[in-house]
Amino acid sequence: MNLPVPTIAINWLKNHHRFTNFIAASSLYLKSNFVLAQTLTHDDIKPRILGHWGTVPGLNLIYGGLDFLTHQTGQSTLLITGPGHGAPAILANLFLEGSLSKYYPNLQHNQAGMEYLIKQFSWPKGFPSHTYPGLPGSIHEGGELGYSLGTAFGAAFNNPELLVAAVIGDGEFETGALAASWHSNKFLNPKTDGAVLPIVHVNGYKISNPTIIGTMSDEEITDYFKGLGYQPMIVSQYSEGDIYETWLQTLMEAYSQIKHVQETYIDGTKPQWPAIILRTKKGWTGPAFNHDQKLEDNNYSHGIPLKNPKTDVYELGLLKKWLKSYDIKEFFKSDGSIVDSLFDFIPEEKKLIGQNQNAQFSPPVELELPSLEHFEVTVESRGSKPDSELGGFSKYIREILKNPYNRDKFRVFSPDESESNMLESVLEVTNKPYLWPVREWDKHIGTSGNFMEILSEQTLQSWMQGYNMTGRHGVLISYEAFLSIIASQIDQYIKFLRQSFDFSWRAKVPSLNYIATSSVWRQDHNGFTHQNPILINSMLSKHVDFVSVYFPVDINSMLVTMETVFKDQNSVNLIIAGKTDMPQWLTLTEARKQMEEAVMVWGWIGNEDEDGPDVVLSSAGDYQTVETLAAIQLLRELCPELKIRYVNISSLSCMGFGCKNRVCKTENALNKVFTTDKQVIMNFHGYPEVIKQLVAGEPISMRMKILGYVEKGTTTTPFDMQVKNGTSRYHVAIEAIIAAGMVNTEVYWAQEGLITTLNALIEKHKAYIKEYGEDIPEIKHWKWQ
Ligand SMILES: Cc1ncc(C[n+]2csc(CCOP(=O)(O)OP(=O)(O)O)c2C)c(N)n1
Repeated sequence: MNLPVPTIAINWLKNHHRFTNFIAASSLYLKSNFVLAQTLTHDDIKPRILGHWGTVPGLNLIYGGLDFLTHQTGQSTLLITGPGHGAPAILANLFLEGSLSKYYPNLQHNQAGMEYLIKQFSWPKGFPSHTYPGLPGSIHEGGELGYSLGTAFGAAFNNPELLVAAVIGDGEFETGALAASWHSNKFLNPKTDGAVLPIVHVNGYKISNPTIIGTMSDEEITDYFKGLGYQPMIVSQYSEGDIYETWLQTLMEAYSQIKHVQETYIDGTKPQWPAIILRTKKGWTGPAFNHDQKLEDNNYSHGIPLKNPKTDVYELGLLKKWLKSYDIKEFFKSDGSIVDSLFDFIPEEKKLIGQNQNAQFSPPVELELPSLEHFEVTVESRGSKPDSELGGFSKYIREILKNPYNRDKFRVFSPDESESNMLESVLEVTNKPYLWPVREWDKHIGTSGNFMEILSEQTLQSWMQGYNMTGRHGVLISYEAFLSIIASQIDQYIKFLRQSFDFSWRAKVPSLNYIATSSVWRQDHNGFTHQNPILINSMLSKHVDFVSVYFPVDINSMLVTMETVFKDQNSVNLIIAGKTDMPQWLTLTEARKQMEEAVMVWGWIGNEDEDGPDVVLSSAGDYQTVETLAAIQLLRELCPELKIRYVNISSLSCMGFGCKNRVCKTENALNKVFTTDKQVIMNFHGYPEVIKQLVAGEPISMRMKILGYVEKGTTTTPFDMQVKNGTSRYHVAIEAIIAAGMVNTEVYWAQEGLITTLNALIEKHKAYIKEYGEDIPEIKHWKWQ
């Protein structure tokens, strides 16, 4: 079907293309003589020519088309640009539509503003060469390729009025992350979610090579997309006809297909969303050759096509010819204003793509969180009522989702682990959305719901990012080891968030939350490959103050942690929480205090007198807290004269102990809990290097011994994991005895015998598990007394 497009619109798009291509091309090169009023000289060229050209003409065509679509339909349209290196195109379009001038008042919406923009691109303290939060309308950085499509779907979930156009580079198309996110169409409900329009920009080349999809025939591409469940629409500059006309026609056709899907969808059918595959020449309208080097329609136009016009006369001539071909002066009136006809199909201001309210312009809606008192586990005696933190949290989530108010603003993201991570109770009140047919015995799957499961951590992260950047809430729950698959993706999000703080017009976003469960210490059935706490290192290396890692120790502290992070904004939180049954230590009130203090002395454990302790034992992490407390109990029996203080650490941030706004930074604050002079033995959930890094250079580092996971893993008993890594109660007790021996003579004289006893217990453990295949009963059933 070829929908008629008025000639005036086709001509407008051609002019739009010429105008935006000129701005983008000259942004790479010019520091003066912007409209080429004088003869172009070497002096007009920027000293450092930086940026990317190849993708730009295609992006300009796409943006212009989307302007037309939005203008004609009044559709709320958000654009996600996969090739973030195409920023010159996005800047040119934001300039033309007036969004840039709105948020950068010194960048006027006229010829002077355009000149300022050209100069500022890739210029120190100006605009960077990639899309970033300084560009209004952008929620995606597009530097690390692969996440555009998933982010688009995330933005569309529970956003029925929205159309998200996602431009996917044909190089980006090859990434694993992008490949998996095509399946997002099986999770998008046409009635309750918005729409995503994927536009695969096949310009045939990456930096050095042809792209794979670029070498596929139309037939092969069609089969591929049909298999994925899309209705592919191929538009090609190489086909007959006017590409401008076909492009506008195709967009309108795709839009009417989207409307058709939304209006006619009935449960149980497979919605046939359109996907556009747009073939253009890479570097289209740029110089065709430099000497005998082919540039246009080749990978050599990916970055800077002409590299030496600053010094090379021939290249300067080519550049002049290239820039002059756009005839830019035609688009300005004598007073420097832009000719009216360029705005013929630019949407009205409130519909501008660069000002779509979903792109961090409106403050996020808050969740209605149930009172934690309903879920409190009463702690009559410390260490009683073994129960699962994740199980307790699951009931909390269930209540959040029982409230209809929350249902369209909160989703749980999980890589196929709802069962294994004890999250089933959430599924009593919601479903796992999935639209393709399943079998009658497949449980908890429906056409809509809040529990997103796909076995692709990158897709989940992209979904959650899109959902979050458009103001909604989420939590991604995964095996600890495999969360590090998305460590780099989380880094990119942190960078985007960090930069967004520089722009006051960017609204806050709800916190991004990760629960790492099935942790390193309890992978007894899986073993070494599943033992990896490296995400903690990665997140705590970011040098920002809004990234925190939490270590709840029981259900009440887990609840308080989750309430805190769900209320938090503009932050990234990793929560380390086991799923196996754990002793309950803290009342809800104590858990709240622990959250406030982050580093807290548990007075009910220690036996210090007015002279203070001989040694401070400390832990961060649920399983390590059990081991540390077990060590203390053992020491009480074996060496009652040893005076101990116990300190629990419930959160860490890049800035030190504690979390956002509650960081114990000063030596004084740390000395209060850790004493000024006693040895501190710390039993840490993750790699010891995390803590070493946090305390490096601080006086406390000189008296701190840090135990943690040292990459000793296998399929073995839970206690043997602790023994292997030197973090078991016996190891903690030995360290405590050695440390206390330096200040307590009684301990000093008893030290040798005690250590022999403890080493014998370690040997006994080793012999026992070898013979019986499980932990010694008194370890397995250990209880705090
Ligand atoms: C994950 C990732 N790997 C590698 C790169 C380096 N890189 C930048 S652009 C590019 C080629 C991209 O090609 P394509 O997606 O087709 O973009 P376009 O041709 O539209 O510029 C590569 C490999 C990157 N940015 N991200």
